[in-house]
Parts: sequence; structure tokens; C-alpha cells
Amino acid sequence: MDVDAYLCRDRVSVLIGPISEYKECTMKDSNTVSLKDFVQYPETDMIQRSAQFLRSMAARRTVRDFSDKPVNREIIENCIKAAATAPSGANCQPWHFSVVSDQTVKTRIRREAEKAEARFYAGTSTQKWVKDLEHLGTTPSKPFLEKAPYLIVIFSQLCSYSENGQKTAHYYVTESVGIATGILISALHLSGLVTLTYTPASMRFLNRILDRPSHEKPFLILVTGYPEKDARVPMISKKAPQDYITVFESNPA
Ligand code: IYR
Repeated sequence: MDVDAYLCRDRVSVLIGPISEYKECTMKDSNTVSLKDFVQYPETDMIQRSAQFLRSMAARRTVRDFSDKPVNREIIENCIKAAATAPSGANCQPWHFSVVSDQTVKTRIRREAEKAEARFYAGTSTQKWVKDLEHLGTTPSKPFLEKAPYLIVIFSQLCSYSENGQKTAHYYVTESVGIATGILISALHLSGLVTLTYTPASMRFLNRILDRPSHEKPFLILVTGYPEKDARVPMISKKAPQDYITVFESNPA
């Protein structure tokens, strides 16, 4: 048997001295690395850290009034890289992020989105839905698509193709891309930016404008930037914990 394949991969990379001194591993070990980055905090710190995270996230709001103030691209890149650490079905990482700051591309996206929204808001089959949205004050007009400095368009890869055209299946795509998007929204918020999770009434035009293949399905547009000086947000409330948590606890002995 090939010696390299018979030793732990992470040990081989730091091999100093004769191979005979290194412990043999099972094949299972050879596919693993140590969980070296896990940090065990004292429990009091953990409570504080989780409470701080809750406070930060509770202060996030979806914003529709964007400033045109530029955003440093490094922030966007870091946040997208954070999103791409998300867990995914069979680790397929079935996502693609198209980052748009080009004014001409933003204008094309706005034009197509507003066409789709005009049909949505005027449609007879969508009237109940439109009524349910009234409290948010949304309309077919989407100026933020041109004004915000960044549109991050997220695509779900339904499958992938290798160089030679070999098709690979992807698993739990919606769940995986949803998790990555959640991390992205959180990262942008914690970096000091605001976002709008915008889903145009139809989205296929995004493949054409952004030159993405048909096995990628537009997931949503994350409009990203700073809020306009006097930005306002809808007055909404969130459910109380007892309305969305049930606990099955073991009885104390
Ligand atoms: N895409 C439309 C309608 C809309 C749909 C949902 I669900 C919302 O939460 C908000 C709006 C629009 O963006 O105006």
C-alpha cells in the first residue's frame, strides 16, 4: 500500500523524522483533520456572548431607503466568504454570488424587475398577496436597485457540470443556499451595513443579464449599502419566543 495514503494526511504534511515513527491510521482517520479551531469558553462568557449576539441581531432591520454612499468592496468580499463557510448538502456548496456595482448593469436589473413587479401588482391572481403586503408599503417602483452601491445576486446551483460536461447532483440546495444567505445577511449587518432581501416577481432575467447558466436559479437579490439619512422602516413586531419555541426537557433527577 502507498505509504502516504496509509498515514494521517495532516501528519504527513508535518513529517519530521523517519516514517516508521508515525502512527498508522485507519482509512477513516485519513479523511479527517483535528478540530483545532474549536474554542471552549467558560459558561458565563458563553451566556454573555450569546446575549450580545441576540442584541446585535435584534437590531437588524430590512431597509428600502438606501444612500448612494460607496461601500468598500473588501467588506462585501469578506461577508461573501463568510457566507460560503455555510454547511451544505454533501458539501456541494451549491451557490454563486454575482456582485454588481456597475451602474449600467444595475439599471438593466431595475428595468426588468420593475416590468415583472408591474405585472405582479396589477395581476388579478395576486390581489390577495398584494393586500397582505400593504403594511410594508411596497410598490412596483424599485429605485434602490440603482441607488444602493451593491446588488449581491445569489444563485442556487441545482446541479453542477465538470469541465468535460459530467453532471453532479446537488442535495438540499434550498436549505444550503438559505443558510449561506442567512450568514451573509448577518455578516453584512454586523459589519455595519443594511440589506434588503429582494425577490423580484420573476427572476429568470437575472441569468441573462449576469451571464449565469440555466442550471443556476436566481435565489434573491441582496440589496446592500448604507441607509439613506432619514430612512424609515415599517412598524412591525416579531413573535414572542413562546410562540415559536417548544422545549422537551429531561426531568431533573
Ligand atoms: N416582489 C414584490 C412583492 C413582495 C413580496 C414579498 I413575499 C414581500 O415580503 C415584499 C414584497 C416587491 O418586492 O415589491
